[in-house]
Amino acid sequence: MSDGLVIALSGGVGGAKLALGLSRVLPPAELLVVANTGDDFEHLGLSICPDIDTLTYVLAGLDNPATGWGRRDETWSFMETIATLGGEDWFRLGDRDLALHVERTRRLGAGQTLSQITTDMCRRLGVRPRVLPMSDDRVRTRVRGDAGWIDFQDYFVRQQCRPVVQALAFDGAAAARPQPEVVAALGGGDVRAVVICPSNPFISIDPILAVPGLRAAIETCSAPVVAISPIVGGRAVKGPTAKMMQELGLPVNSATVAGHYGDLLDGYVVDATDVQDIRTELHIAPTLMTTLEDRDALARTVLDFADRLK
Ligand code: FO1
Repeated sequence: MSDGLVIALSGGVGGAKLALGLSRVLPPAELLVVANTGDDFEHLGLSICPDIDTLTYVLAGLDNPATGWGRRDETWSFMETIATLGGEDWFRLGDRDLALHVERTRRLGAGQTLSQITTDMCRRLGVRPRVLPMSDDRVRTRVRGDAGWIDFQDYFVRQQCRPVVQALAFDGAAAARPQPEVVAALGGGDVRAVVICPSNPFISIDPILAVPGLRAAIETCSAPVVAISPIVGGRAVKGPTAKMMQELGLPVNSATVAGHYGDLLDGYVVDATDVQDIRTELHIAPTLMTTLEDRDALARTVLDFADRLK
C-alpha cells in the first residue's frame, strides 16, 4: 500500500541533499522532485540546466562531493583546452558532464521537451524517482546588481556573487506553462506532503512559485506543505543566501524565510540554533546535512512531521 506521493521542490546543492534523503527513505514511485530551471542558461552553444543536473547526479550517486555540482571522477581536458584557445573558461564544464549538455542540446534542437530529456537521462543514469523541471518553457533568473541587470550564472559563478543584489527577476516566468505532470500530481488525491527543500528561497524556490499556476496548485493541494529552513545559526549553510538577505534588507534568520513563504506553509522545520517566533507550526530538528545519515534522518523527520500535520 502506498503512503502517497511526496512532491519536493528543489534548487541547487542544499535541495539535492534532502532529495537524496527522501529518495533513500521512500519507494521511488512515492517521490517526485520538481527542479528550478531559473538557473539554466546557454553557454558555449550548449543548454545547461545546473539544478536538474545536480539533482540527477546526486540521485544517481554520480555527484562530485567536493563541489556539490558536476560529476565525480571528472577530468578537465575540455576546459584546459578551451582556455588555451582563448575560449570562455569561467564556467567549468568537466569532460563527463559536457556529454550531458551536448546530448541535451541536440535533443532540444530535435524538438524534445526538457521534461522528456530529463526523464530519459535519469532513467539511463539509474535515477528511479521522478525528476521534472518546473516548466518546459524558458525561465531565466536575472539579478540587478550595482551595474544593472545581469544573468544569474554571470552573478553566481563568473562574479562569485560579489554584486550587491538589489532585485531579482524571473524572465519568461509569467508566460511559462507549469510542467503538466507536476500540476496533475499536485491536484491528485494521493499526495502525502509537499516539501520545500532547504534551498535559497529567493533564487531556487521563488522561480518555481513564479510559474503561473504552480503556487496556486500547491495552495490548493490537500497535503501539508512543509519547508525546511536553509538558515542554521543565523547563517546560510551554503551559497549566497545570507549575503543576499542582508543586501535585500532582510534579517538573516529562519523567521524571515518563513515570512517569505507566508500562508503557503503548513509546517516549518528549523534547527535548534535558529528558533524564532514563527506563525507556522514548528518542528525543531537538526537540519545540517553533513553525512548521508543526516540526509536520511532529516527526510524521515520531515515526513513524520508532515504526517502529524495531516
Ligand atoms: N558552480 C560554480 O560555482 N562554478 C562552476 O564553474 C560551475 C559549473 C557548473 C557546471 C555544470 C553544472 O550543472 C553546474 C555548475 N555549477 C558551477 C553550479 C551551478 O552554477 C550553481 O550551483 C547553481 O546554478 C546554483 O544552484
